[in-house]
Amino acid sequence: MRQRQRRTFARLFGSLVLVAAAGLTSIGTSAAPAAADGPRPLGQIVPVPADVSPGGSPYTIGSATRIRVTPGEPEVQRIGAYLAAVLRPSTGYALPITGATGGDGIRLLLGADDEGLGDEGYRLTSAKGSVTVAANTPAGLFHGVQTLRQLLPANVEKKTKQAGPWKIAGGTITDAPRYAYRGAMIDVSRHFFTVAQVERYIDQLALYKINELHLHLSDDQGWRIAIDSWPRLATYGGQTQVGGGKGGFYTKADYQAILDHAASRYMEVVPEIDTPGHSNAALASYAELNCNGVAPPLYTGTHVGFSSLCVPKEVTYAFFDDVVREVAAMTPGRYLHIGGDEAQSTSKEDYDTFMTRAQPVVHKYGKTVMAWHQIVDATPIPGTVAQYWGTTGDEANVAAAAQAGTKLIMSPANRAYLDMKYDAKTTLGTNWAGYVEVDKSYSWDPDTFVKGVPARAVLGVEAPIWSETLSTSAQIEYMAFPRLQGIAELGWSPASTHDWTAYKARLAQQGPRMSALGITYYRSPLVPWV
Ligand code: IFG
Repeated sequence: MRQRQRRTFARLFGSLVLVAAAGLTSIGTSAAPAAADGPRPLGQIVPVPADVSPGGSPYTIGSATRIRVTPGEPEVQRIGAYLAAVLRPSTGYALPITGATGGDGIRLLLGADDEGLGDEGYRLTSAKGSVTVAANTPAGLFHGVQTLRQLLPANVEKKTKQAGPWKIAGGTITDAPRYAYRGAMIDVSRHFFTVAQVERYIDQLALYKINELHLHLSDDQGWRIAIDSWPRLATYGGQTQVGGGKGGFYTKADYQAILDHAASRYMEVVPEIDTPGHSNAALASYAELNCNGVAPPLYTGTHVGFSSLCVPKEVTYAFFDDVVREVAAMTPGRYLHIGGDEAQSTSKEDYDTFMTRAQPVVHKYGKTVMAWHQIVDATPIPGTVAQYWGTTGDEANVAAAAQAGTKLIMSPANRAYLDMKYDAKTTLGTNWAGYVEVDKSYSWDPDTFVKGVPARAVLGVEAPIWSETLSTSAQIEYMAFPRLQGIAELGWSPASTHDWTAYKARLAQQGPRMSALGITYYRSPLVPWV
């Protein structure tokens, strides 16, 4: 009882102070006192929604609020529990989840039966008595829940009870993504990141409706996924990392844990086994894989382009077949990425030969090939997706392949590479593609970045983060945020909404949210942080 009295007094006193302050302000200026607890404007979120119609009274979450989920739908129940886990600690409300239908409360409804929303879209309607998220699929509901979170004050993300009120501005948001593929890549080879660290990154990506997680699982410095038929790949090839520290690898159970967590955030995992270059970890693990039969030492530096699988040797294809078979068998997603970048120690003929033999193996095990865009210099088989990581947009070979049907994922290194330094003062990261401040990372169009690429060829965007210089979650976050939000918006929001001036104001609102979530982000001087 005393606790409650204290809280009441504090709130009363607090509001007295507010009124007084407002009073002073109004004496000094004509500005009306700011509505201290007014809800955030409906569309002021990231990614900005496709269609926002403000109007009517806000919905206020209160002690009697229930979370109502479509009856008999376990996935909707799980999304309700996910939302409750966000709201309960900060609001202090019980927020029971009920399958009972009803017109009030927070309603998550499957079966919007509106094809305009597609597979990932949602409609959020907020009014005095309820806030409703409706979608055709659970993924759509999940994305609508991310929007709902952002419509509440940033303190809703805290794990301890915060003062309300918890209002969601009145009106309707009808939203669906521009691109189906909205990805982020994490390089777990140069530096190894644990399952928990990858899950943390997944949770952060989910806030911004990212739906693809590309895991760069092998490179010169480390092989990070257990392969039963070639056990030394992980046990020997995964033992170290850049700088010579202890590396690590995912057992199949670890990989399954990452897959499960990603799936619970409606994210598809794209595993990458980089070939034929970037393969020192494999070559060091098995002497027979080397053309000269001699295994090179493990590599802990940061040079690239010095390694190559031995294309003429048949054992190379037995190795590749076994690895692809095991990785494909574990991976529910559609794609298997086979790298193909910086094969500077593989002759053009050998590169062609390897890619011609490798792609059908991926298909044989039921996956679609993804590869860095150099694959267009070999012969991409129908369905192969090329990931563009150039900087000029002048690659005629990429344009020609796109015109011939190859689909693209856009990751221009001087826009989407999150390991690029922000400016000369950034200690982490690299700058081979130049400095990339937050505005540069946002100001481009995936449809037109590469000249001559037809818009229909672009599946979406992906923001890779390479870990040569990054070894902790805080370092990943400092480089990833706030540029990740811009790539996420490019992937989700209509092209017509892209405008740096409007965006930076919305991005600024993400500052307190990232702080509340414990995300170590770069406070770019270009953003008017609140
Ligand atoms: N290029 C290499 C990466 C990494 C990167 C760092 C690709 C496809 C530079 N290949 O990007 O392995 O070293 O920015």
